[in-house]
Order: sequence, then C-alpha cells, then structure tokens
Amino acid sequence: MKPSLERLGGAVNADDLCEVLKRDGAAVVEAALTAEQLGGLNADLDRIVSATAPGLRHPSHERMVEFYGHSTVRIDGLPAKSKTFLEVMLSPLLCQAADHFLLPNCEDYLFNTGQLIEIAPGETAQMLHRDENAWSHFPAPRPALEVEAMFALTDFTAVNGATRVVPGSHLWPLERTAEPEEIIQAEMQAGSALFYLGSTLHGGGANRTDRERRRGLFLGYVVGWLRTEENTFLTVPIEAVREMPTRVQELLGYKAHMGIGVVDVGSPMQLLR
Ligand SMILES: O=C(O)CCC(=O)C(=O)O
Ligand SMILES: [Fe+2]
Repeated sequence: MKPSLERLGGAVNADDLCEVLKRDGAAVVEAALTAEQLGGLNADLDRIVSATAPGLRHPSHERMVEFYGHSTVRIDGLPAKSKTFLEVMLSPLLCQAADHFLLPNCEDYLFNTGQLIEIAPGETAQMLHRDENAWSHFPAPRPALEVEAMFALTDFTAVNGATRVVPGSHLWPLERTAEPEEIIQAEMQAGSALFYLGSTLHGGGANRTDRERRRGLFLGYVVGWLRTEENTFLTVPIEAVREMPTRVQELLGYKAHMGIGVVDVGSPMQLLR
C-alpha cells in the first residue's frame, strides 16, 4: 500500500500531532508560521544567504561534502542571526512534540542545530537518511533521540526540492531501504512545516527548476545528554545569549543535564548573569 503523508491544519493540537508522528514518523503542519514570522525570517536571512557560497566551505569529513550538497547553501548560528528564529525555537507545537517524545529519555532536551537550507537549481537529491544516524555509534534499538521540523520559507514543490520523506520508516529496522513508491515529497506552501522524528528516513529533493530556489529552515531538538551537531557555544556568541529568553538559553546548552555540560562543576547559567 502506498503510504501517505498526513496534512494537519495549523490549529492542530499537540496530542493529535504526536499521535500522527508516533504512527507515521512525519506529518505536514500547514501554516505553522504566522505571516509575520515568515516575512521576518526571510528578511533577516536574505542578505546572509546571498553572501554565502553553496556547498561545504570547511568540510569536517569528506563524506559530508556529498551529503550536504554542492548547490545548497547552509547557514547555522541562526539564534544570533534572526530574532524571529528565537520565536520559532519556542513554537509551542515543536516544543510540545519534543516534550512528548524526548522527555521520557532525558531530564531536558537541547537545540541540536538550526540550519537555513537553500537548494539551488541543479542540485541533485540528497541520499535518504535518518538524522539520528549522526550518532551512529549508538547501537539500535535506540530510544527517541531527536524531534525536528523543516519550515518552508518558500513554497516547496516536487520540482524545486521539497523534502522527500518515507512515512512509517521510523519503525523499520535500520538496514531496510525505501522503495521508490514509499517515498513522498513534502510539497507545502511557504509557512508550512514538515515535522518528523530523527528516526524517519528523509532527504532533500532535487531542484529541477531553472531559477527557483527552495528555502527551508530546519530546526531540531535532541536529548540533553548527546553531543549536539551544531557547536552552539561557538556559533552563538555569549553576549547575544545573555539577551535571549531564559528558555532559549537553556535550550542552547546553558542548562546542565545533571552533571553533563557543567561549568565550575555547576550550572553554566552563572556565566549569563
Ligand atoms: O533540505 C532538506 O529538505 C532536508 C535536508 C536534510 O535532511 C539534512 O540535511 O539532514
Ligand atoms: Fe536530514
């Protein structure tokens, strides 16, 4: 049976979203951003995107070069680059989904990374993957480690690179690969979001247009005892963190996970006072 990707209205409550995520591993939430948030993010990021070269500028490993794409612009450090991004970090649906899936496995969760991902014409499809495989040394079966969302900042279409996703694959053994008919593209309007679990197979789509750029804002939370993908202590200056809401400071790692992530053997919050 061809799987389907559930589409929920922006007014969906978190319990209903979590039910669908538990069953399918992914769902589209329409109008997840307000018009002001969408406009604010694009205004904050336009100039930075146009000044940034595509592809990996400083590869951490040669394997990441292909994975991150040659015609795709990626930008992190977003908490210090956009005030609206901080609002999106605290968006109730995403935080409630993270509460639901991650709090059974940790004291509190952390911001894993936020990336602006702009796929330019000519980009090929990214390999399907599970984001939790970033922690591939952790043998399966793993507890839920990561909850994430890809917000569309432009329309996502089948030809401009809409994320490809495999509903139900979060329940598969890690070695099972997807058949073409099991892959669905998360076509959605700007302002909508694909919510998914870190165990769900997905990947960026190919951009087969002549001039359309597909801009997405990716944001994920992980259990607080993992090393996060983005090194937020270096991407977000501490002077900027001092001005942020307390919950954002916690999510950026200034809350210790019991004895993990401590400063002076205690809470890093002391550095923000
Ligand atoms: O750009 C996309 O649609 C997905 C990107 C992605 O899954 C990743 O880089 O991990
Ligand atoms: Fe991914």
